[in-house]
Order: sequence, then C-alpha cells, then structure tokens
Amino acid sequence: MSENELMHISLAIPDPLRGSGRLFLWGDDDDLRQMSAIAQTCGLDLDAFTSDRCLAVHVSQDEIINFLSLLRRELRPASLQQTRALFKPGSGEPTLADFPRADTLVTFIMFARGKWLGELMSERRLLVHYQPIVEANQPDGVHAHEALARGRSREGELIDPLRMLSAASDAGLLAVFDSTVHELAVRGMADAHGGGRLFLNLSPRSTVDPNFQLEHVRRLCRLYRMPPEDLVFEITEREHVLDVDAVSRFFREAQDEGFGVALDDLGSGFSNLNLIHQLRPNIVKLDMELTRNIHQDEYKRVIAGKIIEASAQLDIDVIAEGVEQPEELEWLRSNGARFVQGYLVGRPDELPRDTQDLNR
Ligand code: G
Ligand code: MN
Repeated sequence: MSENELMHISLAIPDPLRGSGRLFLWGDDDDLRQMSAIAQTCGLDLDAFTSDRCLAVHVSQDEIINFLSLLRRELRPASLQQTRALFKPGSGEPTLADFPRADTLVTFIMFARGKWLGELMSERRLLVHYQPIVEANQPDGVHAHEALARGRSREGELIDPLRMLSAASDAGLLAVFDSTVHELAVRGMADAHGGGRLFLNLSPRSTVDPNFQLEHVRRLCRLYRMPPEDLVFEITEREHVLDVDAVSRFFREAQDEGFGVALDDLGSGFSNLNLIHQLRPNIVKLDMELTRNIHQDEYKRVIAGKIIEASAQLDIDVIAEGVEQPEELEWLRSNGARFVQGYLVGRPDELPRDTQDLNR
C-alpha cells in the first residue's frame, strides 16, 4: 500500500554529523574539565585544549549520541548554553570560516538527537508492540491493546523507549514521534485483525504542538477504517509539567469526536488526584506502583479502593496496570477494577492478540 508511507518522517532534519571525526567544544575551563571527564567515562579519545579553551573529542556517529546525552544530563543549563560545539569529519582542524557554524551545545544536541531519532524512524527501526487489556472477570478474552513504542539499533538490539522519548524531547520532536507511533500502531492493528480497540500514548506537550493534530488521526481512521470510538488517547503525567488547561481542551475536543481519553499512571510518583476532576477522562489507569503487591499492602488497598469507588460513581472505567501476580488480579477483580493489564495476562508482543470475539 503506497498510502502506508509514514506521514510524519518527511520533516527536514538537519545533519550536523556524518561519519567519524572530531567534536570541537569551546567553553570555560570548568565546563571543559567536566566535559573531558565525561568523554573519558565514555572511553573517547581527546586532544585536550588544542587551542585555548577548546577540547577536541574523537567520535564516531554512534558514540556521539551517547556522549551528547550524557552532556545533556550532566552539564548545568548555563554551561549547555555558553559552550559552542562544532563537528568536523575526519581529522580536519576548524578554520576561521567554521566559527560562524559553531552552535551552542544545546542547539547542537537538539539537532544531533533529532537526526538519530529521524534515522531510526525513516529506516523503519521504530516499531510498535501491543499489550492486551482484558476484563478482570474474563482474563482470557481481549478488550483492547495498548500500543507501546519500541526501537531497534542498526545492530538489531532493542532500544529503551525512554531513550527515544528523551531524544524526541531534546529535539523538539515529541509530537512527531507520538504521531508516527500512532500511525504504525493503527496500521499494524488494521493489518493484523482489520481493527480492534487501541490505546495510544500521547505526551501532554504534544496536545499543544502543531505537529500533532487530531486531523492526522481522523485521516488514519478513514484510511484504516477504524471508528474513532476504537481509539483511546492515554496522557501520562510523568513529565509533571502538565498544562492542565491545554490537556483539558484536547480531551474535550477528542471526546466530542468520539475518541476515548484516559489518564495514565494514576497513583505513580508524580500523579495527582485533582486531575480526575480537572480532565474528566473516560478511563483512568492505575499505575503499577499501586498494583504491585496490593493484596499485601493496606495503604495501597485503601487508596486504590477509593479511586475505584470514585470512578464508578463518575462513570469512569478503571484499568489496573502492571498486574503480575494472581493475588493482585484477584484483589482488583473482586474490588471492582473492570479492566487489567500486565505480564500475568499478556506481555507486549509484536502482534496484537486475536480480537475477533472481543466484547466492547
Ligand atoms: O507508562 P505506561 O503505562 O504507558 O508504560 C507501560 C510500560 O510498562 C511498558 O513499557 C511495558 O512494557 C511495561 N509493562 C507492562 N506490563 C508490565 C508488568 O506487568 N510489569 C512490569 N514490570 N512492566 C510492565
Ligand atoms: Mn500508557
């Protein structure tokens, strides 16, 4: 199908790196010392201070991504802003003409991480796995699937989804990433079973990003003959800098068009019960932190019990996540959690389970 071409990867992503070479970093002495220590922990060779206040680090394309993500994590924001960075392929020395091309380190990281992610997407190394969501009363049937992003390196190893999300965030590509995953997820579902209910993760920041638009999702629904009622957007609060008004506006718009909306990871470190009344989701997902050993922990039982009770009164469905033990499932089932998800009832898999006889 030629329509299957991904809609979002055509965005132009600048290319600051090609092949092996040296990354030149100009900054103050303290920052350079810290950067050379980080380069050493990565096992990279360096020409210390080739000229005044300049460090040259020998890197290949693969090594640079790891190095940059460490710099991003370890350096102070001011250092990222005041350090200048330039990559020269081979063994070339920077010339005067190169200086105007030197970016701030923070910009350089943004481009490089975006390029890494863009290549991952365009080389089809971004995949979706599907994890079943089942009725607690009927754990053998399938109610829906959650689409989970997975990546593969060129060598075929799995890449942690959090690494992809952090690259997407650094590069300002969260919404592009989310939309690409949605497209892969809907397509995979349609190819496998001609459809079925599907939960799609969405970063709260994507809801205000013009690169994410419900119009894209509507197009997917038309293309793959999927009714909007079969799609549910899950918003997580993990970023805990959530623009509640923006997410709420998005929830209303999505609900008006028939899509479902869910609050993900409720009960995790960052979550906040007020979001239930602020966002009025159709579904809440209890975080696995709350599920874990719930049958043995009175505090967890009371908190989860109250959330389940309040949800029932408000006509909100509850999905308990991360169910791994039969005792957890049993407690959740007998205390009114309608749906469960977790390794006990199904691990994420490349293919959705057969959903022919699902009951909606
Ligand atoms: O934040 P969100 O709920 O979307 O994250 C789901 C993540 O949790 C996925 O990456 C998935 O692989 C993982 N996961 C799913 N079920 C289980 C489970 O039962 N136990 C554990 N430890 N992890 C799970
Ligand atoms: Mn989720």
